[in-house]
Amino acid sequence: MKLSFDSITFELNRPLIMGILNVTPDSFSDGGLFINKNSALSHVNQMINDGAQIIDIGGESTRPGAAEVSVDEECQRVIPLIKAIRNISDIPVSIDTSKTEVMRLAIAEGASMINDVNALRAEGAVELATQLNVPVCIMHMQGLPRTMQHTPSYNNVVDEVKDFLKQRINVCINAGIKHENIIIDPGFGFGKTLEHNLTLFKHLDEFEDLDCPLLVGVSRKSMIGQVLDNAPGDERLYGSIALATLAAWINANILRVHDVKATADALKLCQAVKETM
Ligand code: 7PJ
Repeated sequence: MKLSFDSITFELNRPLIMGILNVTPDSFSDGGLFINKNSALSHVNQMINDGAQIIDIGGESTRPGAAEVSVDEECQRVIPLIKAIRNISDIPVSIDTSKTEVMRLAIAEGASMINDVNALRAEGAVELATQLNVPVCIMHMQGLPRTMQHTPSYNNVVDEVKDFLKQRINVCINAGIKHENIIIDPGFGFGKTLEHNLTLFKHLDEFEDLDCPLLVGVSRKSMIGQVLDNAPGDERLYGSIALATLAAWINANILRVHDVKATADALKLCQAVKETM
């Protein structure tokens, strides 16, 4: 499998690291560390030096219960940063948004991938992605961010998430999106209990027959906090690395992470073992 951006093609013979750049005021305990453009840029530089191959920028919080953000507000957060990253590096930038208009503007300003937790279900999103001809990550979510953690419920979480992704792949293909541009993501933490998340993780290999690169985003998520006796966000690093390593072992293709250096080291060890006869 391959993944092609305008500036670079990756052979997916080992997992790529997607470094997270959150520019929402409510996403960090320090109240929006990377809202400041300079600190955001130096963080991006650090992630590139640490081994990130993609930078994922999000200006719309999708945490359970988060407030909604307008298109203007979201663009004010992400567009200047996308331009600034374009000035310092060719690294592919992914725009983490569910809003069609934000996708359009971000790609126009130099982003080269769409990461949509809503799987391109907004009006015009599939058509836009077809036109733009860039990689798109479609993610499974049960419900809506504001209420998704109230009562997640499945008969068979693996089958239902797979069926949803199959349907969305079909919608994308029928609209003219190239198969090679579609990335899938089971959506850890999006309308799922701890048990749902663990079951999905254990069965990650079953997503292989959808024949799309698999993105896994578990970094610092509450499923880790729950297993670690309610560890807060800043005490979830080791747990995040454990899951990143397991996901890589099970053949995930892209890991969306906050802690790039720690993940890169873990992946090197994982790869060394994999490549040993
Ligand atoms: C994900 C995401 C994820 C993809 C967020 C957080 C919540 N995009 N955006 N997959 N999570 N594709 O990072 O805790 O799991 S925001």
